[in-house]
Amino acid sequence: SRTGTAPDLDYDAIVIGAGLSGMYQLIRLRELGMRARVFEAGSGVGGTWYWNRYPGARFDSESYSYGYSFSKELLEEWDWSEHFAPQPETLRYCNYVADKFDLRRDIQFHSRVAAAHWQEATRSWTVTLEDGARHTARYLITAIGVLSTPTLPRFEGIEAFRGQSFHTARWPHEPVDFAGKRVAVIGTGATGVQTIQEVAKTAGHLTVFQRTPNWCAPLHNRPITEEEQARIKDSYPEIFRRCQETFSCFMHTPDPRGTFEVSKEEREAFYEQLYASPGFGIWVGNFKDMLTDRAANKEISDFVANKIRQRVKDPKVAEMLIPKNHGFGTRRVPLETRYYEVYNQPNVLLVDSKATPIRRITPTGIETSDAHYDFDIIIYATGFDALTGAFDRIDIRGEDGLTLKEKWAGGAQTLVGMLVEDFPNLFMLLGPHTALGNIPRSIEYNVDWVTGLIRHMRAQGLTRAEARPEGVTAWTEHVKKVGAGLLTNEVDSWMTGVNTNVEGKQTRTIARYSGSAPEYRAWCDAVAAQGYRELTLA
Ligand code: NA7
Repeated sequence: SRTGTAPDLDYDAIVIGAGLSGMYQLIRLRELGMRARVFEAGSGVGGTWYWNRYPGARFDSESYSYGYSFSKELLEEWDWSEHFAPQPETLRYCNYVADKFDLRRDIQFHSRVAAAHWQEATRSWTVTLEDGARHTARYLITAIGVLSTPTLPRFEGIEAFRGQSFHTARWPHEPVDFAGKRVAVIGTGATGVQTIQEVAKTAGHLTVFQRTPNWCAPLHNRPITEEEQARIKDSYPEIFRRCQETFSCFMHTPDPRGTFEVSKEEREAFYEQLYASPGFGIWVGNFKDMLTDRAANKEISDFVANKIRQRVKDPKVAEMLIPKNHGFGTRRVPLETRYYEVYNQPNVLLVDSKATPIRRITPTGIETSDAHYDFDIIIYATGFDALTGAFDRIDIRGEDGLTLKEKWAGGAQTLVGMLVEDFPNLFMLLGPHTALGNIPRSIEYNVDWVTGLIRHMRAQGLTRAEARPEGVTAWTEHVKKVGAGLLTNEVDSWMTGVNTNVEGKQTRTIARYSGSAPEYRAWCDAVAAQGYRELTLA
């Protein structure tokens, strides 16, 4: 029909996931008058903020730069209590949004999508839930997150542990009590750091198993005063304008100066200032060559190493905490609050899991190559099968039964991170090779772009959209080009597609888009403005 409504299908669109992407997409689809259904595996909305209930979970983005920007009323109504809000507050925010826009009536909870198959004859997707229920829709929109598939180490004995054990992203809904308990944390990424500094406050004894140290920097969180609250509300238009202009949609953006264009004194003063300032400034607001020039990177790394030496009393422990094989900022910088001071506590032990690897989990604790440690609680802060992991776990089939996993066997290939050749009417929010950064800003852009495409198709009476190979090639080449010369791409991390716990993810790939958000948006805008030039519409 002219409007693109398909009466024979269950829905006009199916959205997978009710996190920040899925909720906003639902709002936009409703505005188009579409019948949309959201399937969500959890029992509530919030995605990342629903699953990651581990102690100490919070924003590293300024709260007021993170919330949705699309509704003036919502901005006016919602008060963030801290500059970097804790997870329970963000989850409350997600629920507030769901209530305010009456989203739950179109969201089906406890519904994990197992499969999605394209049907060329009807130009539709058949979506199968884990319980076998089937639903059809013209469009399939994935809102499944970038870091949503937790991975456990492949240690023998994990199941046999008799105490409590949790992956941070599968934390129970009831609080866990650490008082008097012997607690282990495995992993020292952004999650491990937040967990460690919180658990150390109450645990009887805490042992941290660190395989690779990360370069952490102070968060400098504090409550938002009433006066600040008023100022924030007045300046929302400026805040979001700024986020649109910066490299990765944060409040911070690279300093236009090169590291060695200024004197040593000026450089040190700038580093000191960044180290003393809240948020990601030291990572994404540093000298412009910090992540491309080895000598520049060494300057900031030496500076932060000295900070660690000043903060950790035992020089041997301090050296263990200083990364030796990668420079500052070449992996995601965990932001911390008195993290390094945790290692000055008499009840905290740091174990080097590179030197003495974990051999297995026993019923009573952890066995390493040289010792056995007894525990009541083991916390796995071991990260995610990032970027493509959530896609790999759904049986997604496009034209002629081709699976998405097969399609991406040699690395993800997309058109602007949102479309895949051979997978018509599949639109990915935060798919591989989209601009990431301050995630909600990228989400709002992606959702609006997808909504624009669907609006265009419905206006033209079109029912099928597919990425053209030349568009995919051009985009993938561009992604490779903007990543060239980045020190980040010479280091193993989820950002380079490496996860030692996942089959087939042992070597680095160009896993993510590392150009700027404005450049990304300009490319996507051009595709749309030129009549969706790199898509076949029918
Ligand atoms: P990360 O950053 O992937 O960190 C995972 C941590 O777990 C890291 O320290 C790993 O060591 C460690 N790890 C993983 N598997 C093992 C095994 N098998 N043995 C020992 N140690 C292990 O995940 P996060 O959850 O902290 O953060 C992910 C993102 O979420 C973060 O960037 C934010 O943007 C939000 P490794 O470094 O691999 O040696």
